[in-house]
Amino acid sequence: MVNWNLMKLSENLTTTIEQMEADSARLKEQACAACAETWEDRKKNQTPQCQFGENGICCRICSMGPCRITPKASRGICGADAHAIAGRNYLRMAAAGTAAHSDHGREIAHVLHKSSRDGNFQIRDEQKLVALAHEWAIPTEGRDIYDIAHEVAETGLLEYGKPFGSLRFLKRATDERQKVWDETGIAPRAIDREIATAMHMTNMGNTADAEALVKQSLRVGMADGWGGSMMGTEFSDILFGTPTARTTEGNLGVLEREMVNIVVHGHDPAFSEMVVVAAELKEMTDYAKSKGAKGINIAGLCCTANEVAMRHGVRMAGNFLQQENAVLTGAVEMMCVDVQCIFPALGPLTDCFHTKFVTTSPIARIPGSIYIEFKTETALDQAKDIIKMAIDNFQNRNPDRIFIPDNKQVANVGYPCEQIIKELDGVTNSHVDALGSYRPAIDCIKAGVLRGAVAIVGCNNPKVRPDYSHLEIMKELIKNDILIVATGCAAQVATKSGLLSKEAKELCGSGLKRVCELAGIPPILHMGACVDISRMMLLATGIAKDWGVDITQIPVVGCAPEWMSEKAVAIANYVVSTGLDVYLGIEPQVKGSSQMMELITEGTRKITGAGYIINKDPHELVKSIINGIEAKRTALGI
Ligand code: SF4
Ligand code: MSK
Repeated sequence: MVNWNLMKLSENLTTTIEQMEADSARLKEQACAACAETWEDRKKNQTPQCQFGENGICCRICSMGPCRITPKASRGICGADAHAIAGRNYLRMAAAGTAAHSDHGREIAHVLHKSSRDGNFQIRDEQKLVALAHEWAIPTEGRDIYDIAHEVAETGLLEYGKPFGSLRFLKRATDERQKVWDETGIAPRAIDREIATAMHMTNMGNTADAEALVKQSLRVGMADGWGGSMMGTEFSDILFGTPTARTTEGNLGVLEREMVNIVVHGHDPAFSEMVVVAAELKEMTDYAKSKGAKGINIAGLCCTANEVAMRHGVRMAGNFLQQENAVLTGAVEMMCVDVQCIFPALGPLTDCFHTKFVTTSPIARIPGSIYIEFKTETALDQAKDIIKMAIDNFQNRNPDRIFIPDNKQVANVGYPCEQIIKELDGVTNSHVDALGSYRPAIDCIKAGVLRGAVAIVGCNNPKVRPDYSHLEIMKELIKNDILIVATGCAAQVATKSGLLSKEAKELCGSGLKRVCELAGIPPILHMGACVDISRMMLLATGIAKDWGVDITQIPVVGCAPEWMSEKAVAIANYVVSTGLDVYLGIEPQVKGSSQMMELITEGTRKITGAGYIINKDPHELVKSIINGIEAKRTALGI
């Protein structure tokens, strides 16, 4: 749909971390000139950070507290020890993460429920809808597609609060996993029930046993990955289309000096989809031209960027810690946000520039913004009004305050499971399966052409040098013939650096390079937004099924080098529950409890067969990933 004149990557194979930092430093000068504050300033003001919080041993669950565990005080006033306090804090993080992802999924289910042939939202992937209806035993024969859609949406919504049974999507897992979840008692019931149970367990005077708290963390995480997130992904595909491979660009260089720049930011694709559609209407571009602009340039940030990039090829301005930088260019007419990962700092920051800051969800109300509540029934008209507001703002730019960094890279995006199967089937023709399978990839792994695969996910985080850990780990893995699948802000680091381009095969070991050439893929496959980590669970499940082994045996692991969000805690829990090890570059805030540290790294192995491996040094972390993959290969005898 979007047809940009994409730059040639071969001139500049990767944008280095130093180049990215030089752009940020130049943009920091823009901030100083505007007397604006950025996260770097606030980080200085917050340093040193509270060690009680860092170690997870501060409790303010009741008003007898706050209580802190110190060498002199080994228990809070009620008698809770470090293990109980750290465990409760950890479970609350997992529950909050599940609530966020799952509420996102619920919103999309409501949009699906309101979809209609002549309304704002239509069905774009009928095949996926019908397949899901069959999976859920919903009749399809002779029915109008919208009747089916509404019943599927309603059935999905009931997954949030049904009184009996476990989640429907669990049936997609391998038999072995379903057995593990049933036998260990971590199969999630209704999504909201698991969140409520977590809050109840951690309420004053309830669970003080760290092991029980970790077990519920696994269960509530499962309600996310195999519940709310999976719902968000499935329903988004049905409504907006299952993504397909396409080419786009990423980094701040995608902002256009002579166009009206609108940045869409957050996670929920429903409104951003409508903004993208409205921006392409002739009446909108004509209006922009009448105001002296050459056109309208929509760019994405964070996971909203991933959503619209993989369905429309909309270019990506950057990831989490780049949200302020986008405003600092002085070239953004509007920052339009939905939910999650939005800095409240955008309010005061946009005050220092001409940028209009528009919030659209009652879930994310932020001082300093213009609030326009998105409604499914009026979405297109609202999107047009918002775009007009941005166009009217074009004339308010201060030409002396504009700096758009040149750096941008080509990115190949849009690799959900369906697309991966399609691409990999091209690798080994003798194994092409009529219905498609992961067997060609499995053959490559068995033959050692590929050593394994790593799912790299998560945010960037000022606790470490932002983006650096991601890049070091990604480059080392592909050099060692390990294929990467990526989502969220991790996928955007790869985008900014050029690692999502097909030319990045030049940085790979000979095996992965050959696979990239044969299949015509980049070495890092962009699978979408944070909710799309549910796609990764289905990918790993599909590989285990086609291989005929337990999911814990396959040389596939997860990695979140720079995570920061509570959603990441929920994700890590469902990845471990699915049977995949998770390598973390940021320590979970439980270090004040030796028991919790043991439980999350080793204890969960007794329940799910997987656990965390934690190391703040990216070079050490990547070594342990490679060793972990090689150990799994050895155990399989390959
Ligand atoms: Fe203190 Fe116990 Fe209350 Fe927590 S629940 S604040 S440890 S008294
Ligand atoms: S946007 S959760 S900063 S990945 Fe999904 Fe990025 Fe992390 Fe938000």
